[in-house]
Amino acid sequence: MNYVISDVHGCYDLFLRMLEKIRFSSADTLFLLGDAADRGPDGLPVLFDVMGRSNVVMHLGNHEDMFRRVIQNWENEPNLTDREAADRTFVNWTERNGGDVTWQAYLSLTEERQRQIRDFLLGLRLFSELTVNGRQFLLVHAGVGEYWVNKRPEDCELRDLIWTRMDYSRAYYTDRYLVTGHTPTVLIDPACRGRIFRGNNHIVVDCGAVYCGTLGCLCLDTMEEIYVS
Ligand SMILES: [Mn+2]
Repeated sequence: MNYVISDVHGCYDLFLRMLEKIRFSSADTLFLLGDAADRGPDGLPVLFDVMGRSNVVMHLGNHEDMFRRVIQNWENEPNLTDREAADRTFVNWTERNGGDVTWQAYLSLTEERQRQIRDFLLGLRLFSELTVNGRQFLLVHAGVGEYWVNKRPEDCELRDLIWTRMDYSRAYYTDRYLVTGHTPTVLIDPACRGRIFRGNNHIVVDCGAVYCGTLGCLCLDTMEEIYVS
């Protein structure tokens, strides 16, 4: 089976319980749509867990992007040419986006473990396109930016893919489902609190685990929704 989860945000316990509930095995594939760390306490355990599984396809979220930019700025610090820009990324991540807990945990790692995280973050994919049981899916962390029917993800800017807020009242695709995380579904429709949103060929799987304590998962083969709280 093919599963999609997003925005675990350091809720490692919920993540493990979900894998147990869906009986995740080596025959399955999990598409994880980013924002594995930050805000919640156990972001690095989620990342190390995922790095150790060959059948988890991890995508870049805006939080992984901030994390890797800060690591790279840190590495380049002696020769920083744009010190202010580097500091803005750090402040934005640690103070406004819940990255402080992840950064402190990262600093306590051995150099070898830091290098493993860094290399993993730099290798993350931006999106996946696949067909399962005759249904087509585009999987990406946040969306595809400005409204444009059947927009190709290759034509999007990075910020569109990982930061954008979509207009869920419009169908961006006529032939596929756009499956995203990034925006907790309660912000799309208060009636969707803790549940997956579906409408206009959008499927949003971010149930706000770190805010409301529920992690959602979509099975692409059956379209079934699975939840742990
Ligand atoms: Mn996000």
